[in-house]
Amino acid sequence: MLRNKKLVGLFCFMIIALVLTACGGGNNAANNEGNKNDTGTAEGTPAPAATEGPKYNFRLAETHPADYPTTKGDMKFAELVKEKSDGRITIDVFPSAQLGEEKSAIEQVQLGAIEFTRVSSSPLGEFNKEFGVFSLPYIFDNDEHVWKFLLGDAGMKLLDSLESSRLKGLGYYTSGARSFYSEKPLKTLEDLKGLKIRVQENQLNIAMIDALGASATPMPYGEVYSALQTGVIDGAENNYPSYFSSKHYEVAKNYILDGHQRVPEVLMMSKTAWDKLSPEDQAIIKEAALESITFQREEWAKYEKVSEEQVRAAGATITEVTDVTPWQEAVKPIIDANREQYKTILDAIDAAR
Ligand code: BDP
Repeated sequence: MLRNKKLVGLFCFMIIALVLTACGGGNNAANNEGNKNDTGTAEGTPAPAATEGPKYNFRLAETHPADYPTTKGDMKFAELVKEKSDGRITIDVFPSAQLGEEKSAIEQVQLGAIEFTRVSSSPLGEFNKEFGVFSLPYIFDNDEHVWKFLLGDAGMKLLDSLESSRLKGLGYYTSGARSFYSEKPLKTLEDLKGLKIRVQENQLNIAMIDALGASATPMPYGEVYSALQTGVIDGAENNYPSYFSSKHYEVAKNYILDGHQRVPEVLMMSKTAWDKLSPEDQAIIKEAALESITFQREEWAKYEKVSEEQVRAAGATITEVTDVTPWQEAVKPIIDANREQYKTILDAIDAAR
């Protein structure tokens, strides 16, 4: 009897969950070109009776708010896909982690429950070891170096390697350089000692923070503001746009520009959903993704400037690091310990210098 009741309960729960998933669709999606079409389903299964080909309505999970450069890149991508497919393929962009934080979004995309996501390479490195390379500190000199690598053969091969993780890599977006911030004064490397620093969820970040004499607390991005506010952590690290847009500068006013990592953003699709597309539709998606990169990089450049101006105007104390050598020396053991594993990619990164 009790068992039957449990089963009925479970059944009702599944029905409610299914209804909620189906209805959840378009309501909260960012107002982009890819609005829901009438015939496609939220899961992106082909709708019948389209004259020139099947219709699809897909979802894209994004952690940042609608005005952030990655979200704008996503929307540009959706707009281009819609245009190139004569309106047959629409993509609703869900900003602000509405579909879950990055780790969960990656899992859902692997399962095919969400078709697209844009995430940082750092959490992606826990799903595909190769992507861990971007969490190694100070491996790039500047943005130009990053892009020379990303758009070269090795960068594109790396993107393709996602297929082994049930993901289809479509393109990279830019994310500048990450630096540390804290409510406590941060003027030198010494000031980091003993601080509890939030890092992105990737094992290499923990090793990096240890090597710098601080202690690492991995946690999802969306939890960082309150963790800083309540003192669960002393600091975190990110680029200017995230430092600004997340309002972390309000609760961690000292920003030291050591630029330890340049972690590219990745736009990707569920391999399951990709495999169901015709070669023509796959080409549309791939082309649109590559075309959206230029737009995203332009938006990034503008937003990075505005973010810097805004956090300075809000009274943040910004410290430039004139000599990054002691920082690089402190983390060298991490590079040494991982050089063998990442040899091919690190060689390609060096060659792109
Ligand atoms: C930002 C990335 C975002 C990450 C976030 C983080 O754009 O994808 O979630 O950092 O620190 O720069 O988790």
